[in-house]
Amino acid sequence: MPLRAPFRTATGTVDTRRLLLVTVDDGAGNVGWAECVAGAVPGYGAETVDSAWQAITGRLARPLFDGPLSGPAEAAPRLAAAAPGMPMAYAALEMACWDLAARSQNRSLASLLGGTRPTVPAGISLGLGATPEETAEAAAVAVAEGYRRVKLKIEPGADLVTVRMVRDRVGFDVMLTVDGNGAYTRDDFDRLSALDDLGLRMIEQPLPAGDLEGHADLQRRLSTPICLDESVTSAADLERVIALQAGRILNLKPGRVGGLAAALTMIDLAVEGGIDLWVGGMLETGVGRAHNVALASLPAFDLPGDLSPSGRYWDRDIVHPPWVMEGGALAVPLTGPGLGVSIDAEHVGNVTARMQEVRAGP
Ligand code: OSB
Ligand code: MG
Repeated sequence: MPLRAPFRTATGTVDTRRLLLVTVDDGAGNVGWAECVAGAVPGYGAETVDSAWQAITGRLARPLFDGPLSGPAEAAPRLAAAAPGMPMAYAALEMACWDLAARSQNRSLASLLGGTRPTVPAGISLGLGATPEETAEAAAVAVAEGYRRVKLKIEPGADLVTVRMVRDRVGFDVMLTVDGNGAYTRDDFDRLSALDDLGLRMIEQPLPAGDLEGHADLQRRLSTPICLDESVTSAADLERVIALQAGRILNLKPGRVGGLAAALTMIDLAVEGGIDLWVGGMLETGVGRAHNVALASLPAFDLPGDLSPSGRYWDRDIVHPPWVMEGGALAVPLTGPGLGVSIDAEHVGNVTARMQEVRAGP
């Protein structure tokens, strides 16, 4: 599906999303939906939509039929045992099981997860602009639209001047953050320290995913909190972040960490470890967005998420109703069933390139 505008980060430009939707069907009339967050090419992480397709169809889906699943929390261990190291592929299947469980109990996914908030505050993630002026203008427009937080993508050479210009434009009352998507190195610590004067709520993932020690070093020099994204793909990663003090905030994306059960575990670890939380995004359609909104309705989330409405990315989303922002927030479908949005089957049909079914039985 084409994005309304190309989205550029330090790891590349996306103008079209090649999407992988997963449905799980209990044979009794209930169907759960989810979306894989992997990109078309590696960059953000090692997984791609094609590696996820291969893993799901060739290896991961079948173990879900190895005896009854009495609840969605039982999915994750079976998936992890079937193929190592593919949290985005696991998450697509696991999150569909959560939607199925909620729908079959005729309740909302948000309430099944323990969510209580009727609305979730929305933040916008602005891609790298062609010029600092263009980014400053986009930030001002986002503030006028009501977004509760503005995040700017940065990379070496497209940072200080841009962030200063945005600050001058929107003022110090706007919650402003930056995201380096791992593009900086330990040689850039002086450059990153210069951001400390700009009142940023956080600096997200400045260094490569594997460099937790580097993040810990940098955090010791900065008063601005570091937020981790790509570095954390499992609860074990988060435990290391806490032990090393590699950051003070976590961008939690269920689609990156193996699914919603893992996300719930990580919420407990974060609360215990003094880590602030928000829900990120991966340029999802309204399906993935619905999972993210359900999770963000939990009381543990302190900060506005990357929870833009459908119109930010899509001319026509694949859900009814599309996600809309009112007063800088999205309404949580607390009554469900499941995700609380219905699938626009006609539009999904229009954009479907291939489909594969995996069935129970020999
Ligand atoms: O780093 O948070 C990120 C999009 C794709 C891949 C990585 C990231 C992002 C975003 C956009 O920042 C978040 C969204 O609005 O979906
Ligand atoms: Mg990020």
